[in-house]
Amino acid sequence: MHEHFPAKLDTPEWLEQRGTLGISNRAAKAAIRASEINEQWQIKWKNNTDMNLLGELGLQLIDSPVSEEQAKEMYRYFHTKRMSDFYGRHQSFLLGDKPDHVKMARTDTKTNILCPYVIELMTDERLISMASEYLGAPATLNCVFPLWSFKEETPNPINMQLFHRDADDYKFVKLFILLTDTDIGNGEQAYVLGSHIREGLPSNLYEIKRYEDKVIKGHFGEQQILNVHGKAGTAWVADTHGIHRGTVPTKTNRLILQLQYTLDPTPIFNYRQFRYSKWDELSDLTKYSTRMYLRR
Ligand SMILES: O=C(O)CCC(=O)C(=O)O
Repeated sequence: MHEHFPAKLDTPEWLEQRGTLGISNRAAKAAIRASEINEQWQIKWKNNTDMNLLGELGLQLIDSPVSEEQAKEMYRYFHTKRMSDFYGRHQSFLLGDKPDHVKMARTDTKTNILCPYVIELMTDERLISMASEYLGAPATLNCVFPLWSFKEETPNPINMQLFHRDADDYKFVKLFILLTDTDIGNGEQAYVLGSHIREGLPSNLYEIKRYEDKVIKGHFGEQQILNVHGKAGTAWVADTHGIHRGTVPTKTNRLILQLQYTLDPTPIFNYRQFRYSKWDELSDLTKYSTRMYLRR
């Protein structure tokens, strides 16, 4: 079984977040929660990165915290590890024995944390500060995992490979780092620019569900859809409440690392903390941010 499973029971907040709250209600709830967190914790972040594009467009490329060579080293680590189906019964397997029906997979939290550079990414104050700046409060790291998308000559997208909005909190942001080279038709991520703040769309376009391609393309037009791809090591941050999708790679399996930052831990996730020998050396901000995963 992988990270966060079995899931815990729903809470009213979780159900509200998964409902059709609307952009301004979400923003208002996020602002209230951010101010409560600031009041309670009094933790400052370093406000030295310009995150304006993230705010305006919903996605911003960033100076990568890992080099291409480091990203490839991470890939080499993960590709020997036991992984499990992202969906269904979370069946586990090694890459060479991947069952035909499995389209996306992930590894467990311990495996993820032990990957070279992952602890450094989790405890990177620049990244935590960027997320905190966007959220308006010290950010909680609430997901860290690599996502495998397996190649298919004839793509038959499912789930996250279809346009959708995420809703793991009132406000959240994801850091993505490619661990394989990707290109158009080979695992690009598509993002509808501005859709994280755009109001006035038909109400069904705020629902937390999968949307048909033709519905999204009909509403937004190709020029509003950004396709993100690049060499291993390419990194960006995205407000994935905005409409987005991964795509099915057609030439090579694609591996992308994601770290998600939220205002609060996600109520239904079952977190597990691991001892970190350098815990005492971490700043208050980093201890706070990583508290669902790391401990003294
Ligand atoms: O695979 C991707 O690029 C996108 C993943 C995704 O849709 C998500 O994390 O919500």
